[in-house]
Amino acid sequence: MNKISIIGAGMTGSTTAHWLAERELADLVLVDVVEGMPQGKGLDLAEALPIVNKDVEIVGSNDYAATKNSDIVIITAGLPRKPGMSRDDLLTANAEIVGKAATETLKYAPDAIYIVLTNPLDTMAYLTMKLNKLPRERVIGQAGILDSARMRAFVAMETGVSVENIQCYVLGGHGDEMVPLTRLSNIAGISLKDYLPADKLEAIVNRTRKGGGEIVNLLKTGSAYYAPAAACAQMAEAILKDKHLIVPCAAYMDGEYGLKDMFFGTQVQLGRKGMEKIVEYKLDADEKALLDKSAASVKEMHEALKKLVKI
Ligand code: TXD
Repeated sequence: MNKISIIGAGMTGSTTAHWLAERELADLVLVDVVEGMPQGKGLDLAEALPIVNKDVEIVGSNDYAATKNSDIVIITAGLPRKPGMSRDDLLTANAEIVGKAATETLKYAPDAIYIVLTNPLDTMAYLTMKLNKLPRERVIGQAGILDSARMRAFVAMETGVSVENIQCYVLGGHGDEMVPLTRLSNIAGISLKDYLPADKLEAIVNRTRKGGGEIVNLLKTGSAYYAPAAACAQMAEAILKDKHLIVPCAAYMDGEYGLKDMFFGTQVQLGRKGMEKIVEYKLDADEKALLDKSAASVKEMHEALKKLVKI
């Protein structure tokens, strides 16, 4: 059986375990610093498995040794946003938490592929790769599947068409300057630009960009977790089943779109090696300008990280 360790057993971590257990894909380990909590959630999930007829092992622990020989490590540990905060406000606190999670897990799971969820997402993925000195194939950030799913959901709400017919692609950094690609996003092959009136499409783009904040403002005590966790589970499945699935994720850029030495949201192909390749679009000048703007703000956050941590 494959093994997936989830670091941080809070809202996204435990919900990821839930989605993964339903897929019967791997044995699961939940690690958290809070005493008893990961053990309790692990046991509760394990006790649900007879009801849904799935056979995987699920355990919780406060000790990183439990992650031994994991195939995948998913890092969700860290603070979430509260109303009024941007994702970038989390940098200092989360750099320390993610840094520890990354280096501790590598000791026990030297071959693991890392999926990073903690915000500020692109910069935490960069930190994980740099601190652990991993090849870029082995570190992927989750953001694009979620942002694209939000856009797909909003298009479905607007049009009444099945989400299965709706493909949306959101690239760029996981911040308010993310880039929903309206020309390439489509309903059954018809570009959203042709399917929807300009004002409706613009409203969907704006709502997508602020989709995370919309939920933070409603929940008041934390951020979204069902959809982010479902996205992590899809990534883990694509990797373990070697699906060669093309999905938007944050990946280390090495010249793609003219960007270097940074994590950024792009289409990637996921398989057993992790991030197998970056799939580049031919963008028009307007789309490229939006990506460059988003890249500039991610770069700024990477520079702020480098002032905090030696990498
Ligand atoms: O799309 C995305 N990338 C995101 C990212 C979508 C949703 C949430 N996103 C970010 O994930 C969010 O901004 C946060 O930075 C993380 C975790 O969010 P979550 O909603 O799961 O936060 P919780 O419920 O507070 O859980 C975090 C857990 C909590 O149980 C802490 O005790 C634990 O992290 N924690 C640790 N675990 C292990 N090791 C250490 N050092 C540690 N420190 C805190």
